[in-house]
Amino acid sequence: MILASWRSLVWVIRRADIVLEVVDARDPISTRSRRLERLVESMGKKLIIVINKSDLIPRDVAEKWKKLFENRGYRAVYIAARDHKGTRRLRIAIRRAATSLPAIVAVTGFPKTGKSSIINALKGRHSASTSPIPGSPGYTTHAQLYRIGENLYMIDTPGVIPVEGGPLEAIIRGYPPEQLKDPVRPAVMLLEKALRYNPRSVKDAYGIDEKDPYKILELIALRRGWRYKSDGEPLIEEAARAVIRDYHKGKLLFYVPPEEYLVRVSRHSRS
Ligand SMILES: Nc1nc2c(ncn2[C@@H]2O[C@H](COP(=O)(O)OP(=O)(O)OP(=O)(O)O)[C@@H](O)[C@H]2O)c(=O)[nH]1
Ligand SMILES: [Mg+2]
Repeated sequence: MILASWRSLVWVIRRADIVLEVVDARDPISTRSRRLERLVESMGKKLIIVINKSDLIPRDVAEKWKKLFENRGYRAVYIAARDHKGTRRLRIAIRRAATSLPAIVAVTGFPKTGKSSIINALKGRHSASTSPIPGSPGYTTHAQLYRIGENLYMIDTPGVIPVEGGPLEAIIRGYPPEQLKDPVRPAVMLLEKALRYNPRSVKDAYGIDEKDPYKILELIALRRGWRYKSDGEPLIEEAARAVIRDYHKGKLLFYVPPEEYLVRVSRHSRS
């Protein structure tokens, strides 16, 4: 099992003073968890939303997401943990939220949002293990405590169960691509999403100028020589797994703009 149970998450949050909810800058809304936020609030802990992987989106977009969360009463910072960018801002936000010292900070969020990478960035060296693909060696399996500075400790946690965020994020973050019985459906959804938000994403990643997700998977399979032994048809399942991996690795590039969320919210009149 590659995900944390809610029970173990409650255990971790109880021990923390501050909780970081790490979201993916490419789609902060689908990778946030209201349930987690409500839990943190109900336990009287301080919440900071950390918009990570901001190197994959334009800076002004990262600023807009930060403002959007702040306008709704949340503390928010954006960082690029892998490049150790924004760590100073995060440290300041943590110190500000800390009412007493020493402070314990729990790092929570969906799988593969970069929780362990944040700990490494704050520690300044690689201590917590990380990995690009769900379930591949390096994913976090249990809560662990790290010292990240004077009077400051962080607890790394495995990704929480993605009950929200829609079917796509739940599937691609919840399981290693090899374990997906049907990788084609989520890969098709992913390609549709990529093309919607960045029409050039597929061409940039694969050099394929095509809009039909099934055709794209066929072409990727054919180019890489992935065919069924029986009849030589393209092995689109393998191409689908590759596409999902490329999203995790940031090769298939797109992001959801904050404006889209604002429109959706005003349509449903809730925030
Ligand atoms: N582009 C980019 N990639 C990042 C960033 N932070 C982390 N990553 C990458 O995202 C992948 C997942 O990072 P981890 O730190 O292992 O994520 P995690 O949330 O701890 O993952 P689990 O423990 O499996 O839930 C790794 O390949 C990281 O290198 C970032 O700021 N930018
Ligand atoms: Mg981890």
